[in-house]
Amino acid sequence: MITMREESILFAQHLRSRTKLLVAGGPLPSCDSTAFLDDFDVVVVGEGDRTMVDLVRAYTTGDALAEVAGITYRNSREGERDARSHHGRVVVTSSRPLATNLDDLFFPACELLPNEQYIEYGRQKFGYSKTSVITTRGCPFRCEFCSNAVFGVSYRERSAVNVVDEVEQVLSLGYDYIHFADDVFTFNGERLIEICDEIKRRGLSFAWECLGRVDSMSDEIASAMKNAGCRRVFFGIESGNDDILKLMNKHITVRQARSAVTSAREAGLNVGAFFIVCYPGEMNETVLDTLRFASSLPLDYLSFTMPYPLPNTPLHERIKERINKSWRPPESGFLEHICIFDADFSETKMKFAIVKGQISFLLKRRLGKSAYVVVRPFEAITDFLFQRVK
Ligand code: B12
Ligand code: SF4
Repeated sequence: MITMREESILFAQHLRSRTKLLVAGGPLPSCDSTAFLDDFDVVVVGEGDRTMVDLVRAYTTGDALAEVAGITYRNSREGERDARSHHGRVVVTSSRPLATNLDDLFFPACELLPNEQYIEYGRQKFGYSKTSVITTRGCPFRCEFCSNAVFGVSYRERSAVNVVDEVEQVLSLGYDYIHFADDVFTFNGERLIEICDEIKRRGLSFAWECLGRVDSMSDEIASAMKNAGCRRVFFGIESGNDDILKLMNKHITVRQARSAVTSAREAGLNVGAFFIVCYPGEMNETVLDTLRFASSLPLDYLSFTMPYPLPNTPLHERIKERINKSWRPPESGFLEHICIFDADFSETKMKFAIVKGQISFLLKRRLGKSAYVVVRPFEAITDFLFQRVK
């Protein structure tokens, strides 16, 4: 991920003297593979499952790397077998087609990880041990800010039986909480119910959470999820203003968002939501709509972020001339986040909006029905200040 760029490069530099073949992969290298060739020997573009196997095979047998689809490397003068030249010609091999049948992919070899340490860490920190499983790849939507560098404009599903087989494997390692890392776990309601039924049929007892879209949530889906052990669902709502949702190409409405959050809450699920504030094209009023809407929802968790033009996204294309800084991951809390483009709102104003939204949300949660006595004056004052801040 873009946030992990510096650490990955540092890590590669540490490993350099001990490793023959350093390979990078993932969302960011898939956007700009050549940018990683100073520190890595080969960059895998797109899905890595089969590419990595073919690459290791070619590397160990001495076959031509040029035959491995989906990689970028430098062709050294001694021949491409070395792949560790920092001066050679850049070779970009043919692109790797996306996996068509996800059930054919092998499960991740999680037993090779130091699971006891992860489990111990999770139990101490959160009271449960969590790991992730992904049951679909891609997303049929094209939100303006979202990067689809790895899975492209595709949506592919694993069968319910195959998903629950992997769940059982993960549970056998000692984990008790699963984060389904799909872009939109709830997209296909029929399949979601099949997965829930399969979990119950096998008598599996574990907690889980997922990401969902508000237009694919209903009372029926929410209660099926709850009955199959779901604890928490997160929605990317992004804005409390329908015009801004259109600008983001989000294909949802504020009304759908409220209805989805209500269904999930009524089924007994914890609900989280993500919002973006000060999106390019927003005005003071639309940002305030988002803050008001977010704090009016019965949420258990919410996050506000400033907009990030990720490489290769339509948002990046729209505002690329205004990008004036490179991404720097915050060392601690959000106050260290930086706005990387010349925005209509100052960074201070964005942070003000985020703090204001979080305080309103926390006050409403803590004080319940009596919150309005405090929240109304707080919002009136901070709305006024927000409009004045440059
Ligand atoms: C789960 C998730 C998170 C979780 C991470 C939890 C966890 N520990 O797993 C949380 C909520 C923390 C998170 C946070 C953020 N995330 Co996030 N997240 C995801 C999500 C939804 C799933 C990741 C996943 O498991 N994918 C499944 C695996 C199979 O896919 P994959 O990682 O891409 O791996 C495949 C290939 O890339 C390749 N590959 C990957 N690594 C490697 C390495 C090698 C050596 C090789 C050969 C191949 C290879 O092979 C894999 C199999 O084909 C993705 C979207 C997505 N669908 O991938 C976004 C995504 C990765 N996140 C993204 C972003 C932007 C963020 C945030 C910066 C958001 C923000 N504004 O704060 C933060 C950063 C947090 C941080 N500390 O760095 C972007 C990254 C874009 C980019 N260019 O960097 C994505 C793609 C979302 C998007 N569509 O825009 N995220
Ligand atoms: S933000 Fe969510 S719904 Fe939109 S394209 Fe990305 S994954 Fe799909």
